Amino acid sequence: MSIHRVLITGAAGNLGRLMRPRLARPDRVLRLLDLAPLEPAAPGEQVELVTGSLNDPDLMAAACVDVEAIIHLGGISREDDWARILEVNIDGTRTVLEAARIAGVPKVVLASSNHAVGYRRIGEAGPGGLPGESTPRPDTYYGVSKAALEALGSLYHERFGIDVSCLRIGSCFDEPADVRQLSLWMSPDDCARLLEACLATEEPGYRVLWGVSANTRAVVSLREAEAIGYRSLDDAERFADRVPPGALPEHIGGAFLETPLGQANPI
Ligand code: NAI
Ligand code: 15L
Repeated sequence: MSIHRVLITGAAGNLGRLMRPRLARPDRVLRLLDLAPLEPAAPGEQVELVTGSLNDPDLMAAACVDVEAIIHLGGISREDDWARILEVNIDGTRTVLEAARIAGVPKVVLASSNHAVGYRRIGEAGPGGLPGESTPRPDTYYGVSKAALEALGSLYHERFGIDVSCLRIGSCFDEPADVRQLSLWMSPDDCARLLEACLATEEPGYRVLWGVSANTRAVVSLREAEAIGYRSLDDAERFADRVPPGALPEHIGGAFLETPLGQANPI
């Protein structure tokens, strides 16, 4: 299925900026939404820019007009004050899903996080790695908000038939920064491949998928992502000699487990 117009929330953020050129297609318009300023359209680039908050139902209603899929990246991407997490990540995700329902948008991809299961022990599921569907064990209020995002996605699929994919993203940056990320890294190119696989699913469903590359030191399973056609072409191992020496943490969430609850952290 070719998707003509895709709304991306949080498009001015790290992932949004990485995905913008990678999701561009001649037959596709990217509608980019963020509170923060967005780069103006480059010559020939098919983008529409929306500045405002995903917490604003009227803005979201207008942003969903003529949209065939939403990629919801917007929100707080690390530990923070509970009231902010609640407002932006939990209430905000409900606002996005409500806007999708009212506008009849059939497909939504939600950016979840490894921190929804941050307290899961590395290796607890055996050699196949931790499955995508493992029940949440959040490591922070942030992780709780991602578990809530997944639950909201499930509700909106079951009630309204929206196709919802929740991506438990490991660490998506240009390069892995430490030993933990040698296991949990997802290359930006692989992230785009995974998003394309989510956009291409034909049967409406609900799924929780790991968003990682096919890393030599994998600790989570790609089974669910591969079931919808994702094929990773990257492996963090090629950066292994560039990351500082260190040990793999005991838990998936790594340093987030030491973050004081409710305190903004710089990780
Ligand atoms: P980021 O913090 O760089 O970007 C988030 C964007 O959301 C920012 O541009 C911000 O202005 C925007 N935003 C915040 N509140 C908003 C609001 N009320 N209305 C509209 N826009 C708002 O985060 P990043 O790295 O781009 O992550 C994107 C998503 O993926 C986040 O939901 C994050 O939790 C999730 N994620 C990212 C990972 C990564 O490795 N980059 C790993 C796991 C999850
Ligand atoms: C996340 O959920 C964050 O959004 C990202 O900034 C990284 O900290 C990532 O997890 C990680 O665990 O490396």
